Amino acid sequence: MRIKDNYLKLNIRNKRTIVTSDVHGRPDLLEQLLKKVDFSHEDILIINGDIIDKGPDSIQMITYVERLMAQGNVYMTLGNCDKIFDELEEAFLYDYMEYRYTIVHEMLKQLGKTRDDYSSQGELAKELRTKFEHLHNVVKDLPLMIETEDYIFVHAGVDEDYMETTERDALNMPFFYNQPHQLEKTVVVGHFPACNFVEQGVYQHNIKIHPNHNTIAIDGGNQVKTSGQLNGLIIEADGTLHTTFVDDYEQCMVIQSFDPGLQMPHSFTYPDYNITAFEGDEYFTYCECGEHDGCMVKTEFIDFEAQRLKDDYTDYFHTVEAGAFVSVIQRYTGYVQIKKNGIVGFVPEEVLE
Ligand SMILES: [Mn+2]
Repeated sequence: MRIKDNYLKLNIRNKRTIVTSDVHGRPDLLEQLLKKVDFSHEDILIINGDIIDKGPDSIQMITYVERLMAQGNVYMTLGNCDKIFDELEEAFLYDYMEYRYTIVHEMLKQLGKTRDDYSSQGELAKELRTKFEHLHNVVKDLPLMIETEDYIFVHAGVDEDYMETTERDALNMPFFYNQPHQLEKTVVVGHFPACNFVEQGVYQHNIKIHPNHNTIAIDGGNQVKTSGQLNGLIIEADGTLHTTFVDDYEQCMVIQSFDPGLQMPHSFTYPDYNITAFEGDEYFTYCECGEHDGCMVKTEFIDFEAQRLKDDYTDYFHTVEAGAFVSVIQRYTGYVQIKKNGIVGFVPEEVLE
């Protein structure tokens, strides 16, 4: 299967279009996003793949998207995770289920069964496909690409001859945002969290519009990254672009202004976690790592035995003003990791309420 075998052409000029992706089993966040942008029947919504798995509510997610698509102004492209109904016999399935929450867990729960109740993976596949056929039907024939007057919407990426892109590449290419292309239309991709494309050491989840390539990366790392968010790209009727996002982290008031001064931040993203950790204290530990200069790492992020980071990490500190509200990602000894305008960083604990 190639893009040319299953794609959709759509006219969106003179309409406002909202684009999101990687909702991953969080219908509540999609609903919150649509409320935030005041989505109406006058608008178009494009969901650029991956509504299933990782988050807690894939079954409700599919039902919600089915209802939205029935309105006539909502469209969706296929994502790699939306293919799980076709992968129920694959050897990797049970391993995948060990480290990711999947719709298979949800379906088994609804049936009151476990994997051990099936004599073979083939038997499990057959029953799930029969009993949940209505869910499979919503995602099984989704287009690999939506093309409009000015845009190509695809879950992960396209080849130069975009119609010839294989389904596998369209759904799985990880670094498309970094690859120059000659296409005249702007390519909008999800799949690979935008935070992985670190610029000037800053770790942030907002939509990235490439300054040179005609590419926009919209995956906010929702349900995948510890500080992730659900992003929304808004293409106004006149073509102007805006970005927005929603998440559900605890909001906390700043009670004391804080300014860390000049910084040269470092950020590490998966799988770039190898470090050499030196002596530290309960707060920070000096670390060195291949391509980075030495930097201070919050001690709780370090697996000393493996000499690896436990998660994505940034040593950036936020400037905050008393009276403002910030999202709390996680509280650590003496410092709190927060998110402000989609950017992740620390503040000392005493500056927050
Ligand atoms: Mn994906």
